[in-house]
Amino acid sequence: MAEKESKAFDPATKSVDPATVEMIKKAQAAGVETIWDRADKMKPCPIGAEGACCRICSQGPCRVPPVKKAKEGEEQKKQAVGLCGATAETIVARNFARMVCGGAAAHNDHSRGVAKLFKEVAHGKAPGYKIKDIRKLKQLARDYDVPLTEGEGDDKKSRSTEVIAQELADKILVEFGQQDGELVFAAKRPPKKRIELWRNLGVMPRGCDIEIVELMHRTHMGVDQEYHNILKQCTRTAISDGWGGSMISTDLQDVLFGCPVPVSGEINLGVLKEDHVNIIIHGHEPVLPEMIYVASQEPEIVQYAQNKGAKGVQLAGMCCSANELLMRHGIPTAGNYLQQELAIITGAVDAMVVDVQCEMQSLANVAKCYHTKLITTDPRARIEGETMHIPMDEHHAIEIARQIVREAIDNFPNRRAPVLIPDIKYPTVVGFSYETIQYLLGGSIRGSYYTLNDNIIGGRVRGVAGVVGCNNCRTPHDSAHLAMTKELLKNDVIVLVTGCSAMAAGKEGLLTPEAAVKYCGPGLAEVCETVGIPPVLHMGSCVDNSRILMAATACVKAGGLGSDISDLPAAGAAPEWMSEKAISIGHYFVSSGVYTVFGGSFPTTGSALFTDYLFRGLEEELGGMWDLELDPVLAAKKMIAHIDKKRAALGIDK
Ligand code: MSK
Repeated sequence: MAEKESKAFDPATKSVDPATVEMIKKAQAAGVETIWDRADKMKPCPIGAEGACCRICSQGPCRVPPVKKAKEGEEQKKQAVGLCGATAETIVARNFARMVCGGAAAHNDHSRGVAKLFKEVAHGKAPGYKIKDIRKLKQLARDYDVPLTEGEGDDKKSRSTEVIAQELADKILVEFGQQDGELVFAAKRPPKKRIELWRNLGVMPRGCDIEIVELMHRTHMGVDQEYHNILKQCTRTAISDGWGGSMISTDLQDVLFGCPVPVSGEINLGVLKEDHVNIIIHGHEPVLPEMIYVASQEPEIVQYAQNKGAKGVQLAGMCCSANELLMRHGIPTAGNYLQQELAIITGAVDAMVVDVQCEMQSLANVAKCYHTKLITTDPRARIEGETMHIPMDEHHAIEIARQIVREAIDNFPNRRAPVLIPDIKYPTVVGFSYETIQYLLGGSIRGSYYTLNDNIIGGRVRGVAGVVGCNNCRTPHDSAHLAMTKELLKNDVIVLVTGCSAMAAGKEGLLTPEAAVKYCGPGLAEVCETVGIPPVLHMGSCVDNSRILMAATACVKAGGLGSDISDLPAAGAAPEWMSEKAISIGHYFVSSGVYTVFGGSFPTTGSALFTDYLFRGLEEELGGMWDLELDPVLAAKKMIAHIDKKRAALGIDK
């Protein structure tokens, strides 16, 4: 590794997180390329960024950028169409739809894996795993009409957990390939009015896979060429993600690994320990990480680490795997999406273990500059240049987990670069499943969302905002999440977070009860102080955005705030979004009736007509709509304006 000074950019302009800035400086000093170097060299193609480039057949690519309005005296240029005649609206709608497909596929495929594990556990074929949350299992059984008892009269008796789980697993797995009918959660869990709306619009999803396949077909060359009609199937697909695959993942993960309850933890690169074997768990699916957590605590493993000169084994999470581990076990979080390369650059990571989603291919090159072993664990997600591939098999998960931890321990004596771990970390309180919020905000008497609603109606809490989603290297890391969240808190809007946004909040100290006094308006501060909760509630990983849907539904069902999610004084945002998953998530929030504002850029601006349909037209149809606002504080103000509009409609204006 050549020690050369590279001053292509000022690290302080790339992140508001001092640990990140410190590590970018270390990378520059060592000549190790990071995402910011590549971003400086590669500017985005403006036509592609607007979604106005069609690549779905080989006669193009056809570019149909928007045409500027002619000045007086000039001849108006005509809007180009593709070689097949596809208009900008069709091209942009198809590209948007395929992003929804990509995101929904990621979540639904994640979900399928969890459902298959659940079936194996139910049949006693996955040693090491067990059903941990019986209450939630029974709730799911009721949703899926799986009887909890058998026999009649005096012979009536409870069915065993295993039998219930086996029948439930079969019913859930059927939903992935289901061709007709309705997805159970989508047809049972939202407010009645929303369910009827979806049925009337013809967007109630039939199954998890069919909607994606049909949308891919409809966006093939020469099929669906009417943008309203394309968007209709897009809506159905997105609902199959939020109220299907994502919700199934969340609920089954709770059944298998435990429903999160408040737990304290720590966050940022400072959680790594120089004298420990450091293992970063990066990705999304908690199935293997749960076993790595168990293996890392076994006395023989700890002894093995000590024999190699380490004091112990330090696990730390990254991206959504971090959220899963933090929420359930208090395992510290090393960082969010843009910190993955930087964790290795500390020189202290002995193994980075990855599964699926949000893993940069560059990890392989960065790992080679250090001693870090990059271990891929999912046959669906290999990385060229990986150190090793140890495929997960749920029938032997604990052995595989032990092998991975031992690989990391064996690597501890190989550290060669100077180790520099930023001395920066923050305490967090996390684990706010919607059940926990119900308990905490409902108090012991009513035990429901009534009290949250009372506080909203009384004006102490102005409204609720979900601030979720990724980092994006085109936006200074974490800056938009934090500016938006602080503006909302100042205005008494309680904030629910997931994904990388949750980690940004944690690194700023917003996930602590103390943040209430420092950042909140008087009403929200009073509520948080009384209950003893942070004003920003960490609800989990990306699939756990389904928890936000359930919290919103619980607010509606508790009464006093209208009869549908679209009546709530609530809004959503992803100010630093970058992945297709974010588009699918955004669209299922819009489809559920939520005003949803994204930052950075929006992939449909190549067609003013289609964008106007998303930003304004959808409100009439779905009660929710999209928006784009580059300034995160202005975006927060727009969310507050929407919240106030809903308050006025409910007659609960301050
Ligand atoms: S990990 S999808 S960068 S939130 Fe879920 Fe973070 Fe976005 Fe990946």
